[in-house]
Amino acid sequence: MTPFSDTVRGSVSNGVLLIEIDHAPVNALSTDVRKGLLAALTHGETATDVDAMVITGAGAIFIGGADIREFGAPPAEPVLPTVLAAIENAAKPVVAAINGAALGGGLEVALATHRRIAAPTATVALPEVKLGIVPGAGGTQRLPRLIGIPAAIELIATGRTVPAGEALKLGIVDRIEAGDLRAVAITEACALVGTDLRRVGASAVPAATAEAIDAAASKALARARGQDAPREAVRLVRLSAKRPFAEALVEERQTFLALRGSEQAAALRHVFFAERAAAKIPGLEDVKPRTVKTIGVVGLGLMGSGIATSALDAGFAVVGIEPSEDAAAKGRGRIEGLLDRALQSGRIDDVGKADRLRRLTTNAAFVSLNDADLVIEAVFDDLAVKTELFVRLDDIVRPDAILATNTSYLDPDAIAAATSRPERVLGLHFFSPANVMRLLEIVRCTRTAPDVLATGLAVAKRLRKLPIVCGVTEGFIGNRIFSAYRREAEFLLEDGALPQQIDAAMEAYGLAMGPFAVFDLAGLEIAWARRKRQAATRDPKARYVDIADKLCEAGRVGIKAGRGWYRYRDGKREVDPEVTALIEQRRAAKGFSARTISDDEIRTRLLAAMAAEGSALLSEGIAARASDIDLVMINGYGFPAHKGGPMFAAEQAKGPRA
Ligand code: 3H9
Repeated sequence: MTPFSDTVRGSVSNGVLLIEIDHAPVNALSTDVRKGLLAALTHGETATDVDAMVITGAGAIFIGGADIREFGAPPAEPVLPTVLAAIENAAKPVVAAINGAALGGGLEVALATHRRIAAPTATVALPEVKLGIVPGAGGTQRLPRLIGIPAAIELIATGRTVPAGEALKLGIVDRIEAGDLRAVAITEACALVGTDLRRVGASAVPAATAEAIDAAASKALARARGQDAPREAVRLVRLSAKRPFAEALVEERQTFLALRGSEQAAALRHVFFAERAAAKIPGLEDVKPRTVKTIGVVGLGLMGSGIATSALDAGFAVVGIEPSEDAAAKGRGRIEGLLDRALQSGRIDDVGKADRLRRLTTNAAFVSLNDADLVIEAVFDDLAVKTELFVRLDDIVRPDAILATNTSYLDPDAIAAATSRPERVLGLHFFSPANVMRLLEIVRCTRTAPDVLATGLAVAKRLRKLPIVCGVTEGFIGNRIFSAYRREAEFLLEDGALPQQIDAAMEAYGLAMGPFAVFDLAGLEIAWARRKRQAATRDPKARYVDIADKLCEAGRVGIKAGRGWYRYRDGKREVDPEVTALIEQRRAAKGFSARTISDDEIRTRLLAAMAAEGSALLSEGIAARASDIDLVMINGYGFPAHKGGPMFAAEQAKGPRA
């Protein structure tokens, strides 16, 4: 073994230099890796005992991309394009043995080689747009040369991950090898010696019609509202057919560097590291989660059937319970409906559906939960109902089984206290539709045992959810911040703004929907019921806006009633003069004189309200980190990821520290 740097080493067999990148955890292309690769290539090109080269990764990943941790500082030499030019222009053949994920700069390395052989478990992607950037080492120019402009637009502007089989079909890789990948790559590298090497950068871009290119671009950009990187990615891929390779590379590099320093990229990097930090809970490092094979779900309504489907997707056995056999059959029907939808969209096949249904039992016999390792309740959100259920479950389930409540607003400590083993109780607050939404608030009750919490996190990981641990408070992290947001949005109404102006201002900021459109979608009656419950204990001196109450009293409870903050015709929202009149009337009744409110004031006040509530959650110890709060709002409430979340945005708004 010859070390070329601390993270790159090589060994020669059969005249082939096998270059291995060994930079745990993901073989990211740090400065040391780039130096090592360049040194290895230089050595390979000149050494007389080397006729060809193979590049591969140690461990389960080929190369996880550029080292994101280096993005805060200017790029250090040698930069990746220099290394890739050395690979592509090498006189001796270079083969990529793609042993696992080849992402971003990792795929760009592979694209610069003369032949790509992948393990069946390998995946490829150019996920740079998810970090607010575009590929910076030829990805936007080499990929279209291999797979055509429309397909390259789809992959680069969305950052989608492609499994090995599809990569072969598309032409991104040349072969899949299930056997000894390295040995086969070495044999193939030998076979390329003396042949005309395929240099992707020198090849022509396959022809595509303008219609096909436009269609791919508008489809890919449809979900990228307000984001710079996907738009730039499309522009650069289009350029591949218009400009010489070398010239387009310069344009790509400049765009990459400009975006790398952008606010959107900083926000998305924050989100990337926030997601990795979220599952790390101090004190749980050495705690072993309990084994979970069977999950019980009590209540198979909209939420319960979504939870059950998510558990089936993750490979768990599921026991679904309803109070009657008839309701259980209906619940099963709902789960089958969700599986059918997955089948129609191609996410699962017939075999997958049959396999899931085989793992599903639904009935009204609570005793069938005696086998479950974890039982999640998703019944009506009422303290008496949930407490009674937990007392019953406490008797039925095994002593080591875990009980989870999916309550949104109730006190899980009160539910736990009703059981004989409160230490085995926690909250698992799913978001609807539970089989789609990634966010999962894991509520650590006062007495939740560490291994119970660790099990919640482990199950969340298997469910492919994003778990955020939080303490007990009304509404947990998300709904508490959302309540503060709602409160401020209603203050803005009294001060002079209208729902449509507030919604437009927040949608222009990047939210998928403004607050009032969301209230209508979710329905106004749950918050109304809560306000009525709280009325007796509310501070009479606190500012209270009663417009929503008046709407509810008039039956305007949202989209499902055809009327709420807006009126709805054929599902389309319209401004309703009746609502405007009501707002004006309530302002007058309280003696407010409406003033002009700018969109900037709307955004500033709503963001500040969220950030202030977030700070309160941190100081109360409910949320462990500001970044956890950001993730909740991004993944559960439509906050734009490219703004980094309300806490990040509030920090940015303060400007750089002195
Ligand atoms: C790029 O390549 C631009 C190019 O065009 C260059 C132009 C010049 N860098 O996710 P995990 C860390 S942009 C640094 O839990 P998994 C991560 O923080 C880049 N660190 O593992 C975590 O650290 P810690 C394009 C990275 O097995 C640890 O590795 N590439 C990087 O579930 C484990 O991570 C991407 O966007 C990185 N690139 O998933 C790929 N990646 O233990 C981003 C990970 O301290 N990465 N870390 O918390 C991923 O998608 C996943 O990490 C991966 C592994 C699938 C690789």
